[in-house]
Amino acid sequence: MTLKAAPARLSTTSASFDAEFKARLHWSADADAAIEKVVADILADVQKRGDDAVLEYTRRFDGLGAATVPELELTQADFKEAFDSLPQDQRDALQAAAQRVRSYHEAQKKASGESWSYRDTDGTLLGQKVTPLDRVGIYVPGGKAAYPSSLLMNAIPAHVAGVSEIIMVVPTPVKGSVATGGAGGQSSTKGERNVLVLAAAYVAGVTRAFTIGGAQAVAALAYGTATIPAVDKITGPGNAYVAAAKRRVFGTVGIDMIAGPSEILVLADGTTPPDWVAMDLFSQAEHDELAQSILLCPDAAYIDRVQAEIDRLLPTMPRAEIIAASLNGRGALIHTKSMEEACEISNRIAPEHLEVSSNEPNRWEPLLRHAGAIFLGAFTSESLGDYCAGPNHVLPTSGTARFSSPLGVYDFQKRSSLIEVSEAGAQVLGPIAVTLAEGEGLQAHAEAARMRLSKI
Ligand code: HSO
Ligand code: ZN
Repeated sequence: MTLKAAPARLSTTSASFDAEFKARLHWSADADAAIEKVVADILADVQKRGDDAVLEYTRRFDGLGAATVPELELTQADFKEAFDSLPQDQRDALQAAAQRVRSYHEAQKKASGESWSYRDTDGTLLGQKVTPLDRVGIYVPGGKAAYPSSLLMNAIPAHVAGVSEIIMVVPTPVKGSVATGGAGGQSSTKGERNVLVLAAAYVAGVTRAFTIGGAQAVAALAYGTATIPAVDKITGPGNAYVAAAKRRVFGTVGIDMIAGPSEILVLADGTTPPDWVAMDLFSQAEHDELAQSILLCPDAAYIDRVQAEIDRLLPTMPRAEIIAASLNGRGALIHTKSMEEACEISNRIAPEHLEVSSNEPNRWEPLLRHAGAIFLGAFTSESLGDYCAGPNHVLPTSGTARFSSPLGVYDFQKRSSLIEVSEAGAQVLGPIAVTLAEGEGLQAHAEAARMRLSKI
């Protein structure tokens, strides 16, 4: 049987468009009760028993035969050895990508991540002091979804923000362990280490790293153990257990977003070679069966050409099965009345990645308001953004671009208000505060302000 990828064909002129459109977009991210229960127990256990619990879960799920948690720590020498073992082209590519990501985030810090203040004419100073977090934890998935590029995208902005300690956790399960879908058993103290991930840790300047994963790793970072230092914030993607654990420790520590499956939306006016567009749709579909790829285009004949390229190219793809499952389940090729209408629909979807595949992208860009990242023009494939253009590839998914932003330097900083009231300023502010405090019935507030009013 030949594999077929047939994204839904929708048209905005059809009476059933709204219903079909909603059905395609919908997916459930509801918490799974069984996962929640397992995760709650692991968190409580690690909080209570620290290293002992981390060790037990790592043996049980990842099959690692370590006798102590310190044995699960990676060293800077491990990182360097991994980096040195790579072929020259991979070393160069990692360095080049890291440099571009660094430059971009340095510009971001300059533009919006610096402290500021101003003085009233009476000498009162008001401002905001920006400081980095002290210590952050970065979760790096092991196995199937291990992306060295994601490690760069998390660690580099933290570094640029001025975070002094970046603690990485990365599961390295042994083959056949529970975490790899096997039955269990212990055969190694090291497990399967991903050389590119370790090399990326070297390039990005990770401070310490532990070969632990799952909810137990999130718990260790949130609560701290004898060996693993407690962090202030945990970022980075993970499976459903990791996501549930991050949600639960939020409040004890900060977390970044909880990312859903990858998404791409291509707005095409028909001027880009259709095979480029087909491949861009594949590029997110190949991440996972639940990924979403959508094409919006006012030219029906062009949509046919993209479908023809999908048919031609699919059999050449190593991950054809995943691509087909994603496109058949959640993909859509939508015929719109105009580019303007396509922009409106795109705003409704608020996609993670939005490609404006047009020879006049700057005409459409002002109409686009909600997207994690906007890629302008036919040469800007989304994949360049995933690896090396510079902007962060950790982006809001599932419509959350309506109210949230890419991961950035600002996620690794916090702000404190600064207030320095001069004697003259206290005379201006005092009476206002006294009146409002008495209105609220808070006498100590009123007196504190009144005491600073000059007696003369
Ligand atoms: N497109 C993914 C990031 C990624 N792509 C990593 C390749 N490697 C985020 O949605
Ligand atoms: Zn990607």
